Amino acid sequence: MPLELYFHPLASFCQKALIAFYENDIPFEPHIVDLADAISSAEFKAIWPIGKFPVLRDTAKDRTIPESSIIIEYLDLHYPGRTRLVPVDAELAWQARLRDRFYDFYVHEPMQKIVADRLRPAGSKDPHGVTQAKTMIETAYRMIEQEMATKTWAMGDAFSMADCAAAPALFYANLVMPFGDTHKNVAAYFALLMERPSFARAVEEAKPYFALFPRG
Ligand SMILES: N[C@@H](CCC(=O)N[C@@H](CS)C(=O)NCC(=O)O)C(=O)O
Repeated sequence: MPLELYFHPLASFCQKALIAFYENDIPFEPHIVDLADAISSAEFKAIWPIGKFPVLRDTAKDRTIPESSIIIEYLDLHYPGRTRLVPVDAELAWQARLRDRFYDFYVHEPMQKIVADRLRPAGSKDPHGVTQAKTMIETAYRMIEQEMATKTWAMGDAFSMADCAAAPALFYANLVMPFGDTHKNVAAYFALLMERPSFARAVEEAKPYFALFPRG
């Protein structure tokens, strides 16, 4: 099996990459990284010193591919399947990338900020940063609410890398800033993402680790 994925099932950016594998039934050898374990962490950082996952190793091409969006692009290019995650049309491709960036920067990363702050020891919290993150997510929810009034998936009719980005970002954002009662289009889109078999599988595989999530 040439593809090896370094990841953790609970980690939201890892779920984003897993969706791409599961969409197209791409086989891979799983390497679950436990950053709290010195050996596991050191082994992983020998591959990618930055220490953030997911990271893909393609042993057939001797390539190391970090970053969830780049992993999706790489799989789409080298291991394509029935779901084309980056549209072939260049005009649609940049729009899919824009939406992927939107979910990463304005939902996913601020959500991470809020969750990470819960794990900080007392005295080291960053309330100002958390307020900024919440404001960003509120703004993003308002924009998604408008955008999804007329769409099924983030790009319209076709599932794409933008939906891979949206699914785990909205899953965890909904836990820290629930949108169900306030943003009906976001909630409807999220319900559809939850039914998508690729994401449903990623969520199912994360369940054994849910107790590790800091509920606040
Ligand atoms: N931009 C990166 C972000 C990856 C990222 O933040 N991963 C988190 C898990 S969801 C991580 O590695 N956290 C461990 C740490 O920061 O020490 C991507 O898209 O892959």
